[in-house]
Formats: sequence, structure tokens, C-alpha cells
Amino acid sequence: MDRTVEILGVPMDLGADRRGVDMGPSAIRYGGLSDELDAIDQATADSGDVTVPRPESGDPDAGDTLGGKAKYLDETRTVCKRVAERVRKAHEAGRFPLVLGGDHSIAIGTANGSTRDQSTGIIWFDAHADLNTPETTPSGNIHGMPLGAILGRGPFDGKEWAHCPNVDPSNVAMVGLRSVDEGEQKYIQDSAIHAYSMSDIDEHGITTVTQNALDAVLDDIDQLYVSFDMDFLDPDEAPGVGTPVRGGISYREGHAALELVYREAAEILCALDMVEVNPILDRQNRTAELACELAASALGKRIL
Ligand code: 4U7
Ligand code: MN
Ligand code: MN
Ligand code: MN
Repeated sequence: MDRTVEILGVPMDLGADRRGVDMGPSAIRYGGLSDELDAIDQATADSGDVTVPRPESGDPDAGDTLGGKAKYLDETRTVCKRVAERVRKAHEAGRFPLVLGGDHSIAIGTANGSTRDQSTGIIWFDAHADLNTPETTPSGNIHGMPLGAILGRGPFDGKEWAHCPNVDPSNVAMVGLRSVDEGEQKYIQDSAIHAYSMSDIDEHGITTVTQNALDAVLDDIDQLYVSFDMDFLDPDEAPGVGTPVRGGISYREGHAALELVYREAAEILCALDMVEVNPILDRQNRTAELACELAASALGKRIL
């Protein structure tokens, strides 16, 4: 990556049910992120963390819920606006934002800070679809809604802090799916979004599936945003996540997917999230260290 990578931490846990994911950015930095990027001669600048309200200072059920269930919606909106602002500044400075989570709700901020007027494709690596809305959510947790928010689903439609009109569902691909809720399933069927499940990966392999995902989104976009949820990996590799789902991606498959993204799309990559690292649930910082290695693969690290 020829641009300087600007590391931005978002110690956010309001979008998830389990505490501890707010410590993700620290765990990832402690896990050796800057060393990993130094080793590939990647210039970096760490701009610290975005301020996030503590859950103790708010009531999950108070305030706006967009007519459904969306815990800490007001606080989440505030955090996502801050993230968007910081990400936008990174772009203006010619830097590449690497956003460390924190729960996945922060992707609403990354997307909004990256997509002012450029047509943007998204690859969403995740066990989950994250396409819920306050109306379809089984949990009320906003980390299950960020892709729905970005696409302006249901009550997110036209919400200036959430909906990115420059992201068309036909330019969005999800890879690694193995836990999809009923309302999400319906959207996947009814929209032009591209969805690749673990069964597709079983059948064709990670390289072919990632290539298909890239081919599906790369045709008519100006830039590509990649959001990487650590629960994409199998819980044996990445135990430190809030919502683990068995039957995930192996260590090498994770790297292969991101190496391919770099190889095919480095020129138009506009932002990367590494999210959902929860050090309280981790074993010896394994998941955070893996997040560092994977980020390096996405930014150009190769074995030979
Ligand atoms: B993550 C869930 F119901 N779909 O909406 C929900 F299974 O960012 C899980 O992908 C969401 O980790 C997981 O609460 C959010 C649930
Ligand atoms: Mn997930
Ligand atoms: Mn397409
Ligand atoms: Mn997610």
C-alpha cells in the first residue's frame, strides 16, 4: 500500500451484548500491529482512539430506536459520526484508514467517512450477514445491523449518518456466511446483494469464492471498502470474538482471502476494518495477533 496507513481505534461495545470488545483496539495494538506493518515497510500513523460513551452512563432502551429495537441507538449514532469524521480526515490527508474495533456497528462510520461521492463496493467478511434493522433484529444489538444501515434498509433509509446512497447492493458481497436470520435471508433473496456462504467455500474453495466476490463487485465502482469481522474465522483460530459460530475459515484461508483482495484491488482499496476482537474471551491474545497478521496480508504482505 503506497499510502500511509492511519490506524484508528474505536473502543466501542454498545452494539454488542458482551462486554470486553471495547478493549479490542488495545489488544490489537498490543498484539503487534505496528511491527507487522513495519515488517512490510508499510508507513503508518496511529491517530489514537475515538471517544466512546460508557454503557453505564446510558440506558440501552432510552431515546430513539427507529421504531423498533436498537439498543443504545443515540450513542451509536454519535460514535459513528465521530468515526466518519476521523475517517474522512484521513482520506483528505491522503491516508488509508485502518479502523480497529470494537463491535461491528462502527463500520457505519467507516463507510460514511469513505463514501461521500464515489461509487463504492464492499466486501464483508463475516459469519453473519449484519443486515438486520430495528424491525427484523432478534437481539436489538446494532452490531447485527451495520450493513443494513449502510444500505439504507427499512428505517435506515435516508438517515444521513447511516445510509450510504453511493453503495448499491449489487456492489456488495458477503463472504463466510453461516448464521443468517430470517429477515436477512429475505433481503438476500429480494435484493441484488451477493452472498457467499460456508457451503460455497466448501464446494469451490476460498480463493475461487473470494475471486467471485471480487468479480461481482469490481465491475462498476470507483473504490472498494473491506470490512473484516474476526468471527469470519473458525472459533478454534479466533476464540476472542463475541458471537463465535463453528464451521468457519482456517488460518491459511483467512490469509488467502485477504492476499487475493490486495492482489486484485490494492489500487482501489479505500478503507479496512478489523473488528469484533474481544480480549476477555480470547486465549493469550491469539485473536488480536491474528487480526494484525491478517491486516498485513490485506495491505500487501506476501510469503515470497
Ligand atoms: B456481528 C445476530 F441474531 N444476527 O442480529 C444479531 F444471530 O457483527 C448476530 O457479525 C449478530 O458479530 C452478530 O444479533 C453481529 C444474531
Ligand atoms: Mn459476525
Ligand atoms: Mn455487481
Ligand atoms: Mn459482523
